[in-house]
Amino acid sequence: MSDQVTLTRDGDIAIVTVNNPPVNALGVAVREGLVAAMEEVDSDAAIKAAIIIGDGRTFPAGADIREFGQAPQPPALFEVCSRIEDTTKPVIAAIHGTALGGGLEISLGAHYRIADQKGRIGLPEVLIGVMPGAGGTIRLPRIAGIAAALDIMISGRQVGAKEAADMGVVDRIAEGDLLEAAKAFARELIDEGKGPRKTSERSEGLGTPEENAAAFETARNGIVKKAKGLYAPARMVDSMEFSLSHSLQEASEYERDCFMECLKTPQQKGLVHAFFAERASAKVPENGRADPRPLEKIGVIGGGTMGAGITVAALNAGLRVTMVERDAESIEKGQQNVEKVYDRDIEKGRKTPEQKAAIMARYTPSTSYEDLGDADLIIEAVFENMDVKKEVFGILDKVAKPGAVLASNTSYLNIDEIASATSRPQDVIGLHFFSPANIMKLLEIVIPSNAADDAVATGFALAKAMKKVPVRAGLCDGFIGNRILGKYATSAAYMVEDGASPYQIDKALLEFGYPMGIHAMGDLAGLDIGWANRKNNAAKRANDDRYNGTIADRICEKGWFGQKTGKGWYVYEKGDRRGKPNPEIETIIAEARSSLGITPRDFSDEEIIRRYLAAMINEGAKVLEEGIALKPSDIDVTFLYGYGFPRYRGGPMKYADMYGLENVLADLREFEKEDPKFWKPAQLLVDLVEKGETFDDLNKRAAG
Ligand code: 3H9
Repeated sequence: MSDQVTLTRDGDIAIVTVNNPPVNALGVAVREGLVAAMEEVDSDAAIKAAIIIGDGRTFPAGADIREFGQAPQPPALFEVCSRIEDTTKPVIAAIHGTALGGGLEISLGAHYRIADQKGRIGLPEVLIGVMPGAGGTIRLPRIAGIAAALDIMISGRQVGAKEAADMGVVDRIAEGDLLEAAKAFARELIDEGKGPRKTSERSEGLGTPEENAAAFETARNGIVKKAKGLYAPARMVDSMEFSLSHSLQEASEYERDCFMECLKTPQQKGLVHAFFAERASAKVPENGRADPRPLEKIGVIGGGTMGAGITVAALNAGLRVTMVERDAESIEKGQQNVEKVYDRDIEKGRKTPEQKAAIMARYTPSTSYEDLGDADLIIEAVFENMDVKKEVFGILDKVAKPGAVLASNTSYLNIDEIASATSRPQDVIGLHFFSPANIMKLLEIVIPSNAADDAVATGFALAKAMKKVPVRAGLCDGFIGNRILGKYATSAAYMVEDGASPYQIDKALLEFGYPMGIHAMGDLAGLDIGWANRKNNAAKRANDDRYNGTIADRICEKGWFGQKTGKGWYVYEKGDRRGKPNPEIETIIAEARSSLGITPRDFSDEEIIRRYLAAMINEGAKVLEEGIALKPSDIDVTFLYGYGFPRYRGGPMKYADMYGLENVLADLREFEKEDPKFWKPAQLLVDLVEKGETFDDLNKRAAG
């Protein structure tokens, strides 16, 4: 056996326990241990049946992702699954937690499966750019059916015990203790003389050849929509189809080849990076130095879109929320904004009216700041204006209890200055939510100069309770996300002035993998936001800065603010949220170019992407250089979760590593010739290229 797999006995039943915390990943020692355990089960005549179970929080949750890209070490996972299947005595997989990927494949190697009520199964390989490589495409369809197996693999979704039982994947659901129920199952099998039942030899899930062919056809068509741009799903379908007409050995070799092809793709590297980056983002020094303060009651100031979204996120996290607005009419509106979300949930069948009522029982509307006296954390989501925010924080200083964390949802403003309106700057942090705040997973936690570690840790605890992905950001104009957005949006504005069409830029971005282009995004968010920012910042702009708003200002001057006014870069007919290019934009652009004395030139899609990404990566490097982000992967997480950066590209900094930092620098040097100020390469980038290092080296250093 190995340290990570033990075999104990209860009479004639062998209990094989996997113990490789935290998720019992199937690293080499676990694989060796499972094979050794099956040898013992076979060779010991006193053993009549075996149970495979995970210690701690879960049945194995998959192959050890950290082994990807390293030289493969035997035994391969497929061989382990087959060794389990070949065992001459019945083997039961007892599933709790999440039997995912290779974990589910191990359980499919077993002859029977029992799960506890909260147990879940799934093949989430697609989410990290690979596909099942240990028999999943071969064994699952034989019991679950082709359509269900394809759905599970292509979506990567987790399936609860009940649904898994309905599909025929799980034979039983344990009512009480899982191990006891598994033992009782084993006893029954022994008493009834039921031997091994090989999944690879079953076929009850399969339909007629015509039905199967139709399921493959549907899946292939669906991939285009559901898994746009991903490489792995098509290979899963190929592998499953192949397995129907080939021997287990041939099918496993084919599956292995498809898996290895996925493993070689940049998509796999991007997606695995995203997986670990997301988990690394909550590892910040403050969390190591301090525990969070108690968090039970939240105050939210403002009942507009943002305030209501934050309120819903907090209510959904099980917190009590008091929302404060300035008068009866506004608080009424605020409450409606909150209720609207739950009413839509009821309409869609996601919640019952009783569930809504139970949630709303934790909500208190108020027009008095005094009602925030017992709140543990108060989030201000009022108008983005320094004087207004300072006034609010001055009041909070008077009404909040000692030790309450006071948070601003500002997207740009200096939180040190906001904190100066209080006598307790150690309690003030920034919590920058993204709209709609009940849906968007990103939460920038902004650390002003005097914030106490436990106030920051409380921000992270709130993110965890709300199931958000937190990113630690230092103080600067726009923090991590909006500051970098400012640069690449400017690069796009310059390209339009210089000759690119906004629609060509959007198309190039869609092809790169964005869900929408930057101009369509501007229309969605409201073009008036950028317009107001440009006006506010007019005084700060240096004389030699090339202005980026010549065209956008002209659009706003016409009262076209995007979707909400029915017109912006695109025209939106009633009820249409997609929009068609606005024919009048061409004239506006032509006039602007002529007023600027620009002779337009052509841009290729490739150049558009090079400029857009170079602007993004270069500012990302500056953000790192200044310590605004602690590590490159935090920038990646920000853009994956807040700005639609395609996940399979890993985030801008991971993309930069894969594109080659020397190539990013070469692009910047080329663009620098036309505008030395805007395109000046970040010193950090220059240094990394000189040393032959990557952003990932900085991630590794940050992880210690
Ligand atoms: C596969 O199986 C391929 C096979 O078909 C074929 C092979 C030939 N490996 O997420 P958490 C770490 S592909 C290594 O915070 P939760 C994770 O990084 C695999 N490490 O907990 C974190 O580390 P740290 C298919 C892993 O409770 C810690 O465990 N399986 C792995 O919120 C806790 O994780 C998957 O893709 C792993 N497989 O969620 C499942 N999984 O503490 C991926 C986790 O240092 N995993 N870690 O930050 C998950 O979806 C979630 O981790 C899970 C638990 C739902 C299991």
